[in-house]
Amino acid sequence: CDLSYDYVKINADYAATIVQRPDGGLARDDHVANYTPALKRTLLVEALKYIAAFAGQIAVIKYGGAAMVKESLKVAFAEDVALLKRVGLKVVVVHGGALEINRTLEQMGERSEFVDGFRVTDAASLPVVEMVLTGKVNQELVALLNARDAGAVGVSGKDGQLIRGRKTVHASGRDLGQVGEVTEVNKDFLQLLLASSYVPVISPIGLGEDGASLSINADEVASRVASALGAKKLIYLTDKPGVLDSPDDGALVRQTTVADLLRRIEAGSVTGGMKIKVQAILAALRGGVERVHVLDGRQPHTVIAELFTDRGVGTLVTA
Ligand code: X2W
Repeated sequence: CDLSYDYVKINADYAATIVQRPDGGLARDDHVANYTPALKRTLLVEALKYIAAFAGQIAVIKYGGAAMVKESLKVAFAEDVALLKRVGLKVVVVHGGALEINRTLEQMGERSEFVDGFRVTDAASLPVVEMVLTGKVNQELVALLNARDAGAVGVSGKDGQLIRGRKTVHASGRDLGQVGEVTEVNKDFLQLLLASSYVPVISPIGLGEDGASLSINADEVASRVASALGAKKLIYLTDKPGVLDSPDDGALVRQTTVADLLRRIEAGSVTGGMKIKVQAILAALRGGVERVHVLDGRQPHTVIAELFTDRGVGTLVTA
């Protein structure tokens, strides 16, 4: 907002200042230049408090959706990760890439089919999935991070036997192909990297019992990695503002618990890909992760806005 357009500042108590529009309605003023000195002080005190508390803690971030498609959002994400590392957090990134895989398969004249959020991955599409995830998405992200000196190391679940898995049997009996679930995470390998100040960037391809590759849903990989490491935080970047109180356009739920999420699943208000995510969140909290954050990856810098402010910007889930 620009005050020269007759906007009247009426409230300056938090990150976005409320202003009155010429038509009498209220709007948020996101212009840093218009922040009052009091607001700047408040934000800095909040941020520095969290920075001091987070040093040495492990945070696992699941990176996916719009945040990994739009160029400016990719850059903002890389800046956030580099910043988190600089203030002493030990960061692990697990990335998805479903949209990019869909696009590549389409260019090859292949269609994508999903069952309950899992891609049906036959012998012909598995090499494409692996190429896009480990060869392209992973290495692009590593390059973006290392352009900011983040010390990123790209690995798939096959490297160092990081993610072992077994073939998923779908409840319907349908064969989903080379789709897997995590059986074991090699946490020693990750701790080795973290202890040397590297940022592991994980492609969600697992190592099957027979040595074959398995495509594993990235939300599940992030959850299992966070539990294995005893991470304090697990952060999901999504294409929604956070957890919503009804499936599509409901209001943002700012804070919630395991019991509440279980109620939502039972009520049938959590379906498809969201169900995988919610189950991954529940598994992480049961596995000892203290806080799970569900954030809007369509906005830049939501990771630092969530972690370094009292009120946050997305949904916080606790046990
Ligand atoms: C996923 C792996 C990538 C992923 C797939 O092939 O799309 C399965 O569905 P997002 O962007 O996080 O959805 N694998 C089995 O999870 O990507």
